[in-house]
Amino acid sequence: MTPVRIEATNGVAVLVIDNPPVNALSAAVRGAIADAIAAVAADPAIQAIALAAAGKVFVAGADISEFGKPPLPPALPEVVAAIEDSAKPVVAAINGMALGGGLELALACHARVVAPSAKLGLPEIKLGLIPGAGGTQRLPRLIGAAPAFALMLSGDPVPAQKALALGLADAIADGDLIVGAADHARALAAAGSWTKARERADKLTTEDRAAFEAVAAEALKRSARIPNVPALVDAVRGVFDKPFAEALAAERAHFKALVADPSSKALRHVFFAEREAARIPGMGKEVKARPITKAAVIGAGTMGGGIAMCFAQAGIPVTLIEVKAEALDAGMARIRGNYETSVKRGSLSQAAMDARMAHITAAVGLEAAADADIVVEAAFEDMGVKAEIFGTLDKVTRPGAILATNTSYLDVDAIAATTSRPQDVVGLHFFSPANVMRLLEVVRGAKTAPDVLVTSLDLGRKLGKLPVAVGVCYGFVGNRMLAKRTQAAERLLLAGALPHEVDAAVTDFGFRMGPFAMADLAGIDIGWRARKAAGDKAVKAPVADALAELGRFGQKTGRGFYLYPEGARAGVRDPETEALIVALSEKAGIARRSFTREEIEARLFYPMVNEGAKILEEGIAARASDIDIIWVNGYNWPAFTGGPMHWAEGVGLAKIVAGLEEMAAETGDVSLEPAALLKRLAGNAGSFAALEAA
Ligand code: T1G
Repeated sequence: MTPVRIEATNGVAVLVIDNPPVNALSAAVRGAIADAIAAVAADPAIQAIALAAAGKVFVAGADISEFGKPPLPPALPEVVAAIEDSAKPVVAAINGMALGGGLELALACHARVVAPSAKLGLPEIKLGLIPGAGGTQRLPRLIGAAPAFALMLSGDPVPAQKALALGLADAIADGDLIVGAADHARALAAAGSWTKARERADKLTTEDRAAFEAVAAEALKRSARIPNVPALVDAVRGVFDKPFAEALAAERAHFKALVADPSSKALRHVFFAEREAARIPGMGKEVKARPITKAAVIGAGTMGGGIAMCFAQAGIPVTLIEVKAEALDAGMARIRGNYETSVKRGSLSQAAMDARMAHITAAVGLEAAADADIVVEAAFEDMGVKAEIFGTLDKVTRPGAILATNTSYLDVDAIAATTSRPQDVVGLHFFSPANVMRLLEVVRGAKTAPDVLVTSLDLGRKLGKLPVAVGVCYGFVGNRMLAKRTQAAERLLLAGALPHEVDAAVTDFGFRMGPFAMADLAGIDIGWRARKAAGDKAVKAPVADALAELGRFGQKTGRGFYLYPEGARAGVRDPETEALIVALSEKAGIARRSFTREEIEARLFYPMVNEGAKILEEGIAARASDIDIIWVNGYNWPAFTGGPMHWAEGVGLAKIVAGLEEMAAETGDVSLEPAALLKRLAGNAGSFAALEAA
């Protein structure tokens, strides 16, 4: 069946793109649009054309899965040109999301009629690209170079009203969209004239140019690292300095170069990986989610309050439960304060805040969870506390209610065993702040029922999270790999590096913050207490322990790895910390030496990749790309490097195996010996991606 059908209505041909689920512009769709344009051009009964789409999305853009493969004709720019140069007027009927190439298709049309719920955008920047089918040339001509550049730089779509105000949309359909677009097309035909976007120049004023150059200069300052921002600046600047055809060719050249760039390949990997994570191997479609209409959260601390906000934001009534009234009051005050800050900032309306607060009921005593469909425990990270809570929840909640724990490290199976219904127990590991961080590790216990897992993943999406299913082990996936980086960072200090050198290497790599600045922010005492609790099972951290024993917990005490003069947020080097580190090296008999940034990267990240390989061997994660999106979305691993496992493939698994063997020999730490999987893949030039495909 052709992905483009032609429906004629009194002199107007309506071309309907129908390529589920999002009408991506695959080669078949591109060819069918070109054929349909040619067919109606030759039909004397047709005076005008409307370009429409089936489903909820107009067109999601080029088919990203085709990138990096041999291009198939016709190229999108050819299809765009065929529309723009049509002898009969073409009007776009935009019913939903018109993104990327989908909007470029509409920009080639001679007018755009949009549904009130439509959204229009050029998100290519988020894939490490720039528009490659005329967007950088036609959009500025329609709305001005400065607003067009801002829209392409953000990559965020604009709603119908904004599109109309900008001049991107010509009309908002107040009735049937197709009829509106067909009438508009018929009117253009009757008038006998229409303007192509490429012929417009009225918005390209000297003021617009000055505004564009200012926004561009600012953008270049902020994004020196990845190549697509400079490419976007150069392409849009062509609107002022080059003839249309030349500027279009320059845009296409930038686009093709970016498609081949590792940072775009990494961002496209993340795009598909985030969607792949929703698939649970072996889970059939017949497994349905349990209905979740009412939730309860145990614990009104930072995490519990944030989790309650997640439910409120999703419109799910939630009861926030504490055992003491004063703790409950403090938790509710914290939630109210968070929302008031957002209202003051203008990112939340007062009405929205009131609606969210109305969804949160405060209560003392676990009995208040009796009618909840799901209970999320976010109490103190202590097995005894959790066992007591789950034992009580087992009695007070209704049969079939899901009992979830937000534990970061503790054994979900052991928690499940404290109830009579281990099949209803699951881990929901939110990341702090829970109402902000997208990642949600859904921890599947040995006895967790399939529908409880499906319900948890479905609920995660409803809460606006990126849920990833993981297995039970110490630290699950993210924190288990983080422990290896923490250990490696400490080793680097004793071997000769200083905190600011390690942090600089990590921020240069693309993280927002290095491990030591992060430790100072979170509080060195947290890890120190956890290590004391874990005894000799704990990962050694002599520098952090020494600082904690001096009461230097980081920002909250004004000094930790760094010094925070007058409570400053950004730390400065602390000579006493550096002297302490040197003394610890001497005490350990280590001859200090300097490290290059590449060496620091290898020593920090190779052990993480190795732990990731072990996580795959143990079945704790279903695929390497799940590990990538856990780190990108839970720990700010820079998405333009694709995540630890994707990055490792770029480094070369054989090189990583060799590096790990050296580190294991140097430290005597057998956990740094390369994992069998890593050695096997490196041995036959394999890859994690190929592993999944197998
Ligand atoms: N190409 C290929 N597959 C796509 C796709 C695309 N553009 N967009 C979505 N899919 C798949 C997705 O992988 C998933 O597959 C299914 O469709 C549903 O997607 C030349 C070069 C449109 C807002 O960046 O933002 O045009 O998992 O789960 O939540 O200048 O999809 O079911 O197998 O996300 O309803 C620019 C990307 C491309 C838009 C819908 N366009 N897509 O969200 O569904 S580059 C984009 C989205 C370009 C031109 C340039 C969203 C959506 P599966 P979904 P959704």
